[in-house]
Amino acid sequence: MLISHISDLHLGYAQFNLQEREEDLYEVFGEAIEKSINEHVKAIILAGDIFHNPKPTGAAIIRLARELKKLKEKSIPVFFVLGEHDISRSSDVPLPYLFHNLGLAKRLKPDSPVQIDNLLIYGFNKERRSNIDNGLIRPFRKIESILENDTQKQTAQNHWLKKILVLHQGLYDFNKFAGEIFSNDLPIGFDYYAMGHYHDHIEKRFTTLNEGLVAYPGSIDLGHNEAISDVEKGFLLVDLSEASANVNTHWIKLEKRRHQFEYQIEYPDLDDKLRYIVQESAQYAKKPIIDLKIRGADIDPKILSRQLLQLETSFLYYNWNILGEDSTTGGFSYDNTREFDMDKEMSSLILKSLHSEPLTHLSLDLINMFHNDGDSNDNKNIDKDKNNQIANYLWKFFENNKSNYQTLDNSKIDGKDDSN
Ligand SMILES: [Mn+2]
Repeated sequence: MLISHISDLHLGYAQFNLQEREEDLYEVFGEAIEKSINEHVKAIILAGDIFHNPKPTGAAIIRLARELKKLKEKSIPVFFVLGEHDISRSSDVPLPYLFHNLGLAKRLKPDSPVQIDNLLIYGFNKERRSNIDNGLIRPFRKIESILENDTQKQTAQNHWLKKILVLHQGLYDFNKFAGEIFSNDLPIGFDYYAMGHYHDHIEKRFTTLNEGLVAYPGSIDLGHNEAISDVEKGFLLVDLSEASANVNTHWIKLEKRRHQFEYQIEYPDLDDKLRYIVQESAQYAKKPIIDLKIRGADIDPKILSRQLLQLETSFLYYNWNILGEDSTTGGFSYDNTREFDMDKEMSSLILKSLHSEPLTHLSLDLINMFHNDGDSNDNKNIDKDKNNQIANYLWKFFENNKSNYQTLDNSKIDGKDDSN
């Protein structure tokens, strides 16, 4: 038995405010649905951030409805949870519930799982950091004990159910800054944790979850906060055959996406390289998007921007930056390896400017505390103990290093005097 697990559609989002990019998303979503139908999936899970905006445009609503109608005609049920992009800050009814009410899709709930064939599906809407304990952790423990009881009953009846939990949350295990819960917080007893929120494809089995598979399919296309790059995007076909103990997945690449890539040019080679990339661009059905890094000294941006104008007919959009000759020593190096470690990158940058390990740790703690998806209302919920710890630490640090600051101040003043 196969199901599709799709997340972070962000329907209605238009990268670079281009209508073509909004259209691209609808088309790519259509591809995911078409491929799911061709694979004869028994159900489709949408793991949140269905729309990019809590008040989506008519176009986004109609395009989603069109795909859901196709699925209805094929009798393929669709189950969904909400992501933060679907939820309005006002207490309005979330728009995706419209599709639940029309019978085109079903919203998942924590307390009443849905059953189809031998599959039991639980789901939670996105919980903000401020409500993780009440909204997730406590209900998780409750579900855990319910499942444990059920399993005992089922073994007696020799009846086996596969269980799926659908969530739209970030796990600290994969990203320290975007994380909201740990894998250890998840309730034990599920075969598959159908996740949304992270826009990269991630899968991991956790022994602590009895080899349950935690999987993010990633967003269906490059979205907001994602740099132009030639990453692949897709969705997951999840195999829940009764025969095998473990759940297996196949990640399906979405091929109708518009090609996006980065390209570096040495300024003296500009003409040759531009001719080359214009030629290359012709192989794609849709005009690609390019991010150019031009390296060289004494480049006049005005002249360069005129030289780049020839890209306009072959590319939907191009972005360019001039890298100075010394830029290899610059702080950032976003190479294409998937192993990019945000924590390490941040701490090395902070260390470089503060020259102090303890202060670097303190800064990371502070960043972690105040980082909550831009929701400043959550700040009041910061752990009081942590606040006190940090205040104490700051005070102690100041007491111990008072003299340093005083010398620093004096030397600054001295330096000023000298130079003048
Ligand atoms: Mn998202």
